[in-house]
Amino acid sequence: MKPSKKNIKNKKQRSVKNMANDFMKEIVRKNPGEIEFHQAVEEVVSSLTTLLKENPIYKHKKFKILERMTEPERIIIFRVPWLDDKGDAQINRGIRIEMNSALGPYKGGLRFHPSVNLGILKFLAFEQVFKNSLTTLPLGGGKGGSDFDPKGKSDNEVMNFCQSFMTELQRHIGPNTDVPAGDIGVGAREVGYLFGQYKRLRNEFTGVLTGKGLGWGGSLIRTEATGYGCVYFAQKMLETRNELIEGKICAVSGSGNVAQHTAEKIIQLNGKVVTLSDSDGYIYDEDGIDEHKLAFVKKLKNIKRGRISEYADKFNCKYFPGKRPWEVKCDIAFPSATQNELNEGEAKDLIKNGCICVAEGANMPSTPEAIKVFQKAKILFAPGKAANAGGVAVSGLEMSQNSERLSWSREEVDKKLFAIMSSIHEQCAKYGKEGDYIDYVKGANIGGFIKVANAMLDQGLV
Ligand code: NDP
Ligand code: 2IT
Repeated sequence: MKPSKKNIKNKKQRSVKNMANDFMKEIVRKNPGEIEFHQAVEEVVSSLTTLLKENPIYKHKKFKILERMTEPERIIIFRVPWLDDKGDAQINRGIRIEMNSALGPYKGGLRFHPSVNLGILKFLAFEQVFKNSLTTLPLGGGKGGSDFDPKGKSDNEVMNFCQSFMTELQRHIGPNTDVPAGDIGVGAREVGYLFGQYKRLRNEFTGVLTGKGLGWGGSLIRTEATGYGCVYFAQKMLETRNELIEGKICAVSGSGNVAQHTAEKIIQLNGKVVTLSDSDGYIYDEDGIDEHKLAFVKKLKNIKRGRISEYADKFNCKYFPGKRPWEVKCDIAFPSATQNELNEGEAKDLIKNGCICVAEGANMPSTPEAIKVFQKAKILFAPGKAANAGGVAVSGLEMSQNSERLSWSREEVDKKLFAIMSSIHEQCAKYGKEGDYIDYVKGANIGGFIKVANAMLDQGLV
């Protein structure tokens, strides 16, 4: 009996699914214990099944695109010795993952946090490759960091650590090779110390880091870019349903760089921010956080380096120790702290409380089960690699300005940021449209993948 068209289609689908299963087994075998990396790869691979079926070149044994994309081009691991204020030696581990340079120099942040390990940095570097591709700028992907904890350290200790970290890292990076930036625990202060040491050792004033100070090569809007970009992306998603940020109640988690500027843009667009958090708990300000209160948060977090609970003491609102903000009533959620900070139960709470949109400011903050809940409920859901790409996009613009030794105006950079976020939204819609629903996860993964895969095919087996 001749097999029917339907049977052939089912068979093809099964064979791609089997391939995806075998591929994931191999990822787990080769990268034992790196659970966040497994999670990030699994999400991408499951988004690609139809694309791979229709474009066999991407899974051809001769090219092994996915196998290469999941194997970093290079990993550098090094000892970081430094002296604390008591004169005792401290030893941390430094890591830089140079993941993929098909589209440009490795680009991605540095994270200083005690939880940092190889699996976390590999997940972040892997995500960065797709994110950077979506920005449309010529950026490869990388990530790095250390298990160093800046919390509770003096400025002097942070400087000692940064100088030692850069003493080794400097031989592996450069403006045309690998360009780090900030991430959790790495802000303006750390980038300053890292840049100073690079310049001293190499005797070169170049755009080797982004997020630099405005007086010495930094770009206007870079500080704000991730948060502003995330809100621009949410605006674009809301537009598809004739909705606006104006008047919406917004729950934001975190209170660092991304959370602060997400809140700032929401306030500018007349939305109402009711929560912020840190790793100790969250504040709930029913009246809304206004510009004046946000200025207090910026000072508290960026200068005083205090805890968010102090906001509740100052403005007499509720503080929930040990809890996350997803239990409050809100229209839009902006998880902007860290990975896996929003689980299935919390996703269900959000839906129950009427949430219509989730835009990820952090990298991979929603667990896979939470994402399923959002997508089943057909609410607007944007993954970090699309929604938080504004930060690295403006880093790319900082690199362009450094190359031409010019600085663009605030308005110019903001306009370009908005255009990039709109273009990412378009790419997600193009590749993620399923009837009248946009699967932004699928759209971002396919959109990000195609450009990198095609560049890898063009550049041969490297
Ligand atoms: P910051 O260090 O400025 O702020 C981090 C915030 O998240 C703090 O409020 C911190 O609280 C909280 N946080 C960190 N770890 C945890 C944890 N394990 N549990 C609960 N809360 C935690 O970092 P950013 O704002 O720069 O980064 C936030 C997220 O955004 C990260 O996922 C990062 O990868 C992502 N991102 C950042 C970009 C950037 O340009 N900075 C660009 C794109 C994405 P506490 O002080 O208590 O640790
Ligand atoms: O996750 C990210 O995109 C960042 N931390 C920013 C990276 C960058 O190079 O600006």
